[in-house]
Amino acid sequence: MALIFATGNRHKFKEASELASKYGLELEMRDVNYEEIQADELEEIARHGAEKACALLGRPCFVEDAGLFVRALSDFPGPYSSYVFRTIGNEGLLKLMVGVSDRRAEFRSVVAYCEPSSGPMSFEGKVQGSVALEARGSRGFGFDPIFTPRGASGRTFAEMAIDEKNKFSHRAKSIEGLLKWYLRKSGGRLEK
Ligand code: ITT
Repeated sequence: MALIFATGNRHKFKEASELASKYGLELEMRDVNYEEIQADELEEIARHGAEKACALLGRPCFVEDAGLFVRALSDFPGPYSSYVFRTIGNEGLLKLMVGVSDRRAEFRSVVAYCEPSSGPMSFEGKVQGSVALEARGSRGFGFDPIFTPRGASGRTFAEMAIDEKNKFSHRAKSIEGLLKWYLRKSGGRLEK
């Protein structure tokens, strides 16, 4: 039985699935309409979401909350990334950075896994990099065209195929933490 990733974002799902297949695990995408709280910490949002999604599905599942934290903007948009992307988008964020020489930024991801009988477990992943001077690339989603991970020779996430993004990404790290823990816990077997 596949492990459920409760998300409405098919890009996130593809990234996580590619990684899971390397561990011999299959993921199932479920767009569960759980209520997402607004909070300053990704971990709080993810843990709360995992409990809600698990209660709605009646099955073990995990959710992920992610965001872009820009140093010169005091970590904005951070946990508000989804809203900021929908409203001002990449062009808006680039405008906020006009004339800003400190372009350092970090993507963070927290995944939280929950079972009907036990509280959530969470795992974090981060990648450091910088905000590009202009949007580049057509792959991926969200802020991918304007984020350059450290060590990628100036290429943005949107210029990378999924397996390459997974070598750097915040999501690959958090999901990997979950998968390793999950395989240890279940002795390689999937929960029913
Ligand atoms: P869920 O259904 O899983 O909640 P979502 O797209 O709403 O999907 P989040 O709440 O985690 O996801 O929103 C985080 C936003 O941050 C997301 O919409 C993107 O704009 C941005 N983001 C997060 N991870 C990203 C990544 O790997 N690449 C580009 N942008 C990312």
